[in-house]
Amino acid sequence: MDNILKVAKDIKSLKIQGAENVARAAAKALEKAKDKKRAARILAKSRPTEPGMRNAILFILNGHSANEVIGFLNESKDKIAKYGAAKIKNGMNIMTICHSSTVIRILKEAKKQAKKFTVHNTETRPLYQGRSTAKDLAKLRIPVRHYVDSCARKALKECDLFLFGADAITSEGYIINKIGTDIVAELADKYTIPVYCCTNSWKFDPITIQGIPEKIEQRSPGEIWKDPPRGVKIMNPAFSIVDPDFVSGIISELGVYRVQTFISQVQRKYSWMFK
Ligand code: RUB
Repeated sequence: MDNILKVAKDIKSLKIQGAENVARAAAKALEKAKDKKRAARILAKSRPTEPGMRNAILFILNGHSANEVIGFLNESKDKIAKYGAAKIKNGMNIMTICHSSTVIRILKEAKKQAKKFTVHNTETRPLYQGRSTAKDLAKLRIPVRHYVDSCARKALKECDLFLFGADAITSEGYIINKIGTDIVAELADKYTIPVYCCTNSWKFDPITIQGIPEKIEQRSPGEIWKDPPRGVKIMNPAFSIVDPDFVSGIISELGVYRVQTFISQVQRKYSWMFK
């Protein structure tokens, strides 16, 4: 169980960060565990808003291997990269938020196709995942402009497209992603800038069909302010809920679809999720 506890701790502390990386790490750890049911419970609890991890765990408990999970994630990423890159045109300015390996992979593919574009991204307080995005893009030699979170509107006004990742998608079509994504999506809709969520379809959460709401992770107040004065209560929700009305489409391994069509496709293709 030592390895399981270590991986769960790394996921909780965000040493392992981003929904897909979390699912990969959990799948690899679970496969090696002797008591799979107990290990699954510990891993699943490490971050509550991660159906991608829970679906990967379920897939393994159903008798599949971690390699099959990784194979699915890799193949999906390749397809999403192609579909997503097709949305990027020369000279575009593209907004993103937080640190999504899926969005970065799309941008990498567009760069490989010799497209020229600039990315605008925000810091993503309190843990600055936006810096990880900016670093990754700089390494790929993709031009990037970096802003504080409260400058998101100004950044977005420079842009032609908003791409973001997903932690969870509910049966009613709400998309859960890093705090602040909801504000940028709503503004993008107001300025008629296309909004695409980029994700593999295992981020769909089947429990939401039963009316159970997606749990939004509340993180430690210390991430925001270590020694606030008495009487100040720090609020630190990790994720925001994006209304499907603001989303042009979901770019997944299944193709590019409006949110509700995406959900029907998931139900058709991955029936094991719903048993
Ligand atoms: C990360 C985040 C990412 C999604 C998708 O939040 O919001 O956009 O997890 O990532 P946190 P990916 O830093 O709290 O994990 O596309 O890599 O699955």
